[in-house]
Amino acid sequence: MTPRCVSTVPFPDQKPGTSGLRKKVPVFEQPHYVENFLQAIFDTLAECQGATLVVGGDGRYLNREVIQTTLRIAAANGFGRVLVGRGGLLSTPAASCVIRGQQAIGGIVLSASHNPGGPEGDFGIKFNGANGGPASEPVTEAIFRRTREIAEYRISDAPEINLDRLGEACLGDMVVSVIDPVADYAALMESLLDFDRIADLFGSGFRMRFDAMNAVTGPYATTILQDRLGAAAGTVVNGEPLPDFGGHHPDPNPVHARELFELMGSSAALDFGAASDGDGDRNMIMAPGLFVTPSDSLALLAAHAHLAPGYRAGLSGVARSMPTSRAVDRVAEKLGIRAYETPTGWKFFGSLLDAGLISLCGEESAGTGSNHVREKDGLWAVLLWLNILAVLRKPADQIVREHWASYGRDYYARHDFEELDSTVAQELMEGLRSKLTSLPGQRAGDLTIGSADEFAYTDPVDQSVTPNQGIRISFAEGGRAVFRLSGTGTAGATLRVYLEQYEPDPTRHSLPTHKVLASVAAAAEAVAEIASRTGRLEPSVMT
Ligand code: VG1
Ligand code: CO
Repeated sequence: MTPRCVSTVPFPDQKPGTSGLRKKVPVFEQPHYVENFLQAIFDTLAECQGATLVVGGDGRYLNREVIQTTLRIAAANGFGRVLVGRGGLLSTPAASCVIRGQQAIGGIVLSASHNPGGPEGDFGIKFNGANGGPASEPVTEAIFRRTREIAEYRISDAPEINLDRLGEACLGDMVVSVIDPVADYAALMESLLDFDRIADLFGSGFRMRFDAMNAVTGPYATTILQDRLGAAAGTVVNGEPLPDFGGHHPDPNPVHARELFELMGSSAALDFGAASDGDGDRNMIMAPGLFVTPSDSLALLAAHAHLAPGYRAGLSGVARSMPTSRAVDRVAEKLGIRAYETPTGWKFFGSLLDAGLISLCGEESAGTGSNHVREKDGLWAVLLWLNILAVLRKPADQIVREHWASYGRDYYARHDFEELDSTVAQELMEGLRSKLTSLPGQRAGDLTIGSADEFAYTDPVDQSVTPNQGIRISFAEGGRAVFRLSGTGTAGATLRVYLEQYEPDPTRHSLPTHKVLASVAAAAEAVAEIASRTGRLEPSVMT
């Protein structure tokens, strides 16, 4: 079982995006593709010798194979111990929790998140550092540089490790511990949230549905909601992780979690509905008759977090990604704490969390989290909602409406134009960029442009600068449109157009979102010339 050095040549396309390296499965199946990338990660670590590594994934097609490869490469690189979730499963937030709890040097998380799985679907490899969070920009840059020059990788010829049996095995000098993927995470949740009160809520007849979308959260949600908190059997649906997610996109939004969305909008609506994505870091929240936008959910959780034991002392600050609505900023103002604005992607929250500047953060794309781990955490958000509902004992939709009445409502939508020709998409962004300075004062549709710029971020902790993080256009009438290209897609380019309109008047809080946003959407089209440039008259997905 001596380690071998294998000669290899670089692949040009191993640049990590918003969240790790994400490609179609056949790309990952090329000989040496996975090995090169893993070796590049390990090469950028200060010291692998004797270190502890955490490995797990969302159970999608290729998960088990890549875990075995990771173990063999880790052994050859001198790691002392690897913790793997049983069945090769670890949700992204659970991986973060284990990395932190076990003082690991980092973790390899195998997932393409909300992207579809299966032999023709997507696969992904993410690296998280010792704080449990996604590798920062400088680290992913270093990994990419290494992939461009790699000439060999080290691998040990060890037999397969049985991933289905809890316990320890040896792979050369390295110990492999197959751990219960749920246990540490469930204990962390119990330490933060009032499990007794949530159990009382379920005991009182409160009914909810959690759609795990045949992705990784099934075992977590079943253990915590049904077994620990006493939610009725059948509360968790699609609870079995499947390699192809049952053929669906495991993306918790009104389009891909349609069944839950329709149930909660019907007369048979339960008290609460929730869903999570492929790797368990996103959440969708449904109140009876009401889809709670992730931006609103973040604001609401910030306003009520003190009702949960883990946040009783209050929040140090909050943060949101730039395209997320400003609803949470108003809550922060009322609480007298700071609200930070970061680029899209969880990696940017890490330094703020580590420095204690914020305790809660979120993104419009259904990610919400806190300082308990360094990833967004879908089930945690659902449990915090339940904790709040258990204390307030009011219907979820009423809590949302009361929130709007005190803070105003941010009507919000995101329009995605998927699989565009990459050059066309780049040109569209370039076109916008080139006219930014001349836009203020101009009319766009029925609106007047107030300001226009491209978001650049300076990290307040380490002062690192990240430019080109999305173009934002604010209208004098109060609306805003943001344009950026996705960094997680695997085919062509995806243009994301984020639309919002603030409405302080409570008599105007029950209007259809698309109606309120119609003029902002028309103005966005007028400025960006989406139809004429791309030939698309409608977005591929509206959420
Ligand atoms: C998308 C979302 C972003 C999120 C990222 C990873 O990125 O917009 O908010 O952090 O996915 O989420 P992009 O670059 O495609 O817009 V997950 O749950 O897919 O790891
Ligand atoms: Co995800």
